Amino acid sequence: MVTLCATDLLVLVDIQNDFCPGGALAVADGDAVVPLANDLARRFQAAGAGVVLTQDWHPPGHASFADNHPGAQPFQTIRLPYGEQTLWPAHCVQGTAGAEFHAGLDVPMASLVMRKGFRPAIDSYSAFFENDRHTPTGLAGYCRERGFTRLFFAGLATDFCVAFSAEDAARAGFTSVLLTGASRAIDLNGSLDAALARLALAGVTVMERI
Ligand code: VGL
Ligand code: ZN
Repeated sequence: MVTLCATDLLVLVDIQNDFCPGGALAVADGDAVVPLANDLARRFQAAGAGVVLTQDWHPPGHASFADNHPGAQPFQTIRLPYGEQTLWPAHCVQGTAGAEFHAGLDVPMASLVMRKGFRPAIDSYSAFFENDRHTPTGLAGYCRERGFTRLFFAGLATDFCVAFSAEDAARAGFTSVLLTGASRAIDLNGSLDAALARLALAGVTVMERI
């Protein structure tokens, strides 16, 4: 049993309409995380711990959208100046309904919404660094200034934004825990197993629930 305290932070990743059934990049069973995220957030609040949200937030011409690469198909991998990039169907476009949080997400105590992926030429899976692995979002600084030392991650999708965030948190020196029970995966070409292997190497603790 994990005892939560004021230096713990829950990071709820991308629980947005486009990643839920019916959305542009729907994750199977994605909406199942909503009540679990709500419960976690209430427990963190009750313990005096922190809660923040991330929001995938792309301009319409975003480099990760297959539509913006003539002849390319969604889920194909291409080479961009910063490295390999999977192409996705257009999703989480700034200001659209698909980019909104799931209507059932009930986390008024969240102190920060960290938007990511807003630069047209670069994707950002991680809540800490863009996909060039160098450009920071500012979340590590927020955590340090607020005194959060142990970060728990849940949301969508396990093998992309949740895993990259948890991995970068560990690399940035935080204790990092990924909660699989409150996350769901895309699982594209073995991406879930690959993510779990990277998490183990990075020293992230993977737990079903706390
Ligand atoms: C995500 C693919 C593209 C995620 C975001 O939230 O896991 N995956 N954009
Ligand atoms: Zn995205």
